[in-house]
Amino acid sequence: MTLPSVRSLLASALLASLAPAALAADVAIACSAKSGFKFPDPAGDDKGPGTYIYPTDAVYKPGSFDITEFEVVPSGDTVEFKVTVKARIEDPWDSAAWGGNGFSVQMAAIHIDTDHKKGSGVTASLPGFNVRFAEEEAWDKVVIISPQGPTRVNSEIDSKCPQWKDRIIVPKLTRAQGRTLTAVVDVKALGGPPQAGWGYQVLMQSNEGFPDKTDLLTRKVNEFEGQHRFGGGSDYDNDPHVIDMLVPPGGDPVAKQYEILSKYNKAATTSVKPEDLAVVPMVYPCAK
Ligand SMILES: [Ca+2]
Ligand SMILES: [Ca+2]
Ligand SMILES: [Ca+2]
Repeated sequence: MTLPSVRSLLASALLASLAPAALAADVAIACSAKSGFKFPDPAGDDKGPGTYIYPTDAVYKPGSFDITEFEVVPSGDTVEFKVTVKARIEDPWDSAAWGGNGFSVQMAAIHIDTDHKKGSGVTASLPGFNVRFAEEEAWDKVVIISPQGPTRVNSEIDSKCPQWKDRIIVPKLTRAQGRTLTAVVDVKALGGPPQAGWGYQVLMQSNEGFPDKTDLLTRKVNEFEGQHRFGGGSDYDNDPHVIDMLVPPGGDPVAKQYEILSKYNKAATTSVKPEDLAVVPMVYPCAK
């Protein structure tokens, strides 16, 4: 049955009994039998909390950090994670010259909650993202999509967040084609094939080859944009260094993202504590 016909059936049969929020949530996220799915994100919300501006250098083409779809495709012993953006993905910094993966400016971290259990997993974000997760939505695994080769990514993990080494997955293969970044990950690295109850959050960043000592290859967001700095945030590490992300279905996804990423302590400057940071939600596309 096609989506419009499902919608019209729903509308005619159930309109009177459904709350508006339930109808809005009906964006039909089709889950495969193996808990693969496609999850949409609106175009034009690549502004973090609504205020962020791209760096001024011409390599940061409009739409480069604007997630339009996140897809999980289980296939035998591997799982493909696909993040599609609004712009054609290019390689302006010639990644072949530094052992990279065929693209340059994007970086994405796919956080996965495999047990949806309070007190299990990590509530902090990876270094440089400046957000956190709720106790009951803490992440258990994270897949890093970076143009940097595995040697560089692993050495960054070893020096900046070795405590999460077992939870961080550097894909066996990372590639870009058209507007889509794809990471191929062994099922074994995930601790098993994707389950219907798993939650996901894709945080979009930009690959920084010369990161700050506290940042895992992420690019900073400052008050004012610069040649290689995002603007519209703060010069400190209290603002979310997240350009785009997913939000749970229901309501206006753009307004919801801006609200979520605006909730950080603007007064916290030099000594930022975990509780000062914005809390980002997981989405559970296949949960019953
Ligand atoms: Ca988007
Ligand atoms: Ca900042
Ligand atoms: Ca978004």
